[in-house]
Order: sequence, then C-alpha cells, then structure tokens
Amino acid sequence: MPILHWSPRSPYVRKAMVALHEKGLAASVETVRTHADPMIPHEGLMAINPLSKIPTLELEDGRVLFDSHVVCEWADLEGKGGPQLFPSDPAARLEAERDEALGTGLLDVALPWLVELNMRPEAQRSDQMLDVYRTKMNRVADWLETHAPRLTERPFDIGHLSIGVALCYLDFRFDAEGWRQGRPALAKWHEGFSERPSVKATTFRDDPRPT
Ligand SMILES: N[C@@H](CCC(=O)N[C@@H](CS)C(=O)NCC(=O)O)C(=O)O
Repeated sequence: MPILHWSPRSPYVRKAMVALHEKGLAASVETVRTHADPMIPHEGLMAINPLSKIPTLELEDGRVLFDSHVVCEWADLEGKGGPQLFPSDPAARLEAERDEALGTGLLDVALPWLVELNMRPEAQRSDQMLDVYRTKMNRVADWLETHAPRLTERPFDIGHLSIGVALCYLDFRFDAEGWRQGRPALAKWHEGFSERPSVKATTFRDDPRPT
C-alpha cells in the first residue's frame, strides 16, 4: 500500500487528503504521522524527500512523490471515480491550476506568518513582515470575493480544492482575522465547499506531536 507522510495540522497534507477522498483512494493509502518542523529538518524524511516537507507519498514501486500538487495529480490519474481534478481541456486546466496556485500561495503566506508569530523569539519578530502577510491574505480574499461567481459556475476541480482548503486553514489558525467579513459571496461559496464529504472527513486538529 502507498504510504503518505501526514499530519492533521498541515494544510498541504489536507489538500492531498481531500484529493484522495474525492477520488475514492483514501482507504488505499496508509497515513504515517510525520513531524515536519520548519526549524528542524527531519533526517528520516530527508532520506526520501530532501526538502523535509509533507505531504510526501511513497509508492509501492519505490517512487516518491511530492509536493501536494503532484500528489493530487497522482490521485487524479489513479482514482477511477470522483470529479476530474485536472481538466483535460487546456484552457480549463490553466484556470484550475492558476486557482490552485492562488490557494497554495495563500498557504505560503499563512505558514511563515504562523512561524513568525509562534516560533520566532519575540525579539526577532518583524512587524513589517507581519503586515506583509496580513496585507497579502486580505488581497487574496478580496480577489476571491470578486471571482466567487466564476468558482460557482464551473465543475469542482483542483482550484476549488486548493482555495477551499486554504480558507479552512485561515479558520483553523487565523480565525481572528475574520476573512468572511465584507466577503459574502466567498463565504457562501465556502459554506458549500465545507459540506463536501471529503472536506468533512479531513478536519484539522492539534494532535500530540510525535517525539
Ligand atoms: N509546496 C509544498 C509545501 C509543503 C509544506 O511546506 N509542508 C509543511 C507542513 S504544513 C512542511 O512540511 N514544513 C516543513 C518545512 O518547511 O521544513 C506543498 O505544496 O506540498
């Protein structure tokens, strides 16, 4: 059985997990709790993924896949059912992948923001960077509010999955930022996203970290 290096705290892992559920593959992949700490590279993980990041998927034939985009693409190729996450039509695929990049990009803002807030010693914390993260988060959410009708019109794809998971992560770690305020169309779209069984089956939680 393929092995997925996994954590219930990681939004990139959740992207992969939602894809596995959507494609009917969740029961066909074993999850292993792996603690990928951005401040302490993981020797065991680096033996298969030199970036020391999760999700990392070990296939039965010895191939190792990362990052979340590639794991989602594998799920789309491997799974027989569920929505086509990466559309065949070139224009639809570009739009889906651009939206995927926006969702992942929002996570690429949220994660260092969290590191700055919770892991860096207070004396080394940069107020300027904290402002940059907040500004980018708000600009992405504004962009999404404008584009919400487009998200609602087309069939579910990797763009929806990535954006939806990124907004779930803001709820998990940055609830006080109130991304829904003044963005009713995006909030409504996300309400529908949150009802998907794949999203309900993969909720974030702060589990005890493995030693
Ligand atoms: N671009 C990667 C990002 C993955 C990532 O940064 N994962 C975090 C966990 S949320 C991680 O492994 N961090 C460890 C590190 O940065 O060393 C993806 O889309 O999978």
